[in-house]
Amino acid sequence: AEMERTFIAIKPDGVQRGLISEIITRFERKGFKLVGLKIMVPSKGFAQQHYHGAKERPFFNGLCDFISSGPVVAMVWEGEGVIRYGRKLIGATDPKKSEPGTIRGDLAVVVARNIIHGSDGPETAKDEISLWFKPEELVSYTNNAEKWIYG
Ligand code: DAT
Ligand code: MG
Repeated sequence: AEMERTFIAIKPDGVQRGLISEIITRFERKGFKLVGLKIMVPSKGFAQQHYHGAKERPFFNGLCDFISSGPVVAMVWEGEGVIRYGRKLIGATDPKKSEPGTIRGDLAVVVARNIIHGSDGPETAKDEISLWFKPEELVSYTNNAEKWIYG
């Protein structure tokens, strides 16, 4: 696999519940690298853009209201296979079905308050990163642990 980047966001419920560090820790200890980070309250229009793929779903309006209801921690994580494996760390969309050991499995109960977002593929990762971050907000750097993570 080659280096890739994914967009991860801690939703307002995760922020209010004090789960920012818990979530960052899970990605960090795996060996993925944080290359972008900010906290912001998205506008409703911004939330609609982010979730444009779900605009026909019955929960779209409530979802966009919720995402724009408070601070969101927006992140870009980098690593081999991070898009797909990030989704594994996060767990199934509905926390009732997420496995224990996953972020949603361990930390959430209902689908409308599932605390975290992660890009679902290379195309959405690219689109979401460019929606949430300016290129100059992303930092390319070598972490000294990389030679121990990747060999
Ligand atoms: P995911 O966030 O796992 O990629 P998704 O893209 O299908 O899931 O849906 C986006 C978000 O919408 C999801 O994280 C929570 C919310 N959602 C999904 N299904 C829902 C439902 N049946 N009722 C309420 N909210 C739902
Ligand atoms: Mg999705």
